[in-house]
Amino acid sequence: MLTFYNPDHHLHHASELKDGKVSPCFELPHRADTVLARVRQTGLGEIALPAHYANERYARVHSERYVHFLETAWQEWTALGHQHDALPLVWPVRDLRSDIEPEHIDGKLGFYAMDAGVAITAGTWQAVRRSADTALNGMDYLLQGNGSAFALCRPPGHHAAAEYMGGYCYLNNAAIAAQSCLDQGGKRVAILDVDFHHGNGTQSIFYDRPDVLFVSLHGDPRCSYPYFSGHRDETGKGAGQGFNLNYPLPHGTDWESYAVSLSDACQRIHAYQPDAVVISLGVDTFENDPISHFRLTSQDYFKMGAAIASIGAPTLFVMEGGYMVDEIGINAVNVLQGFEGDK
Ligand code: OKP
Ligand code: ZN
Repeated sequence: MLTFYNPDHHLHHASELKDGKVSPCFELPHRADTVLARVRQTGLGEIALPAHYANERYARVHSERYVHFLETAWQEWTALGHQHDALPLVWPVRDLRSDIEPEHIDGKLGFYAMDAGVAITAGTWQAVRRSADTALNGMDYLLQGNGSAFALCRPPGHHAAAEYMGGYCYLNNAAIAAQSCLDQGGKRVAILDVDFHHGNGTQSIFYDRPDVLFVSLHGDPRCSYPYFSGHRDETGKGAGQGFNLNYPLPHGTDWESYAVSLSDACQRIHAYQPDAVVISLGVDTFENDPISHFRLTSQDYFKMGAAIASIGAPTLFVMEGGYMVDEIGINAVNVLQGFEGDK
């Protein structure tokens, strides 16, 4: 399997507000380095440097003003004399006004964010655009007639919606790739999100559309981040009714029960007959993940890959979360090898 990877992700190394303290993000550059090292070590396939795309491609799923904000936020922040990371600290919840974009950068940061896990740093924009480009290259490669590809994206994307960042995510790489398939003649794309956390951003982007089926297995939002999205009764709206499928699962879920939902999800995706499948590949479902609560073992990821292969469609794997840095390379590549029938 071909891997797309751009080392510019190193330009983003941020802090987050966590447990009442500003500390380094769990989402570190070292994560992608570990996965890349494992790709090399296992001989998974060639590694290609992704080509660059224009902002318009990201604006197919994000608003133009949000993309512009991401591009200019650091400059606006440093114009105030700051040199440290910018973090949002005020949000337009419930009855507060969210119809007027604030002019001050402090207001903009809250306006375009869902939490304080998304710092803007000097290198953030460059890293996030190259991450989106990585996913776009992967989809182009599928559209050339190839059966699979691995977009080793960092930062991740699935919490980012049309107009907000959150949960270490800025541009929604998987959504941008899915939309690119449709823009190039695809009729239907399915996105299967196996990250431990619900892909609220991806769900939000395609919620009222039937041309993208979004399916997610994740920790029940009653007790897991992002808390405000991912319940079973979120099934889509309008023309998108029935094209959004959530499988919230309890803390402690192991492969035995995970596999039941995964198998159901894969059958539903197969029945949809997608032109392409995008996998939001988070491996924070691992038993030792420091911020998640499932109990999958490294061996289980081979079976996950085999289940995904059973869908029988061209498949783009897009890297999302996974924070047990010693193991994420093994676990992510196990999925890819399981998909290829190697275990
Ligand atoms: C991003 B991705 C848990 C805090 C959660 C944010 C997690 C973002 C995960 N104690 N903080 O979906 O892996
Ligand atoms: Zn996650």
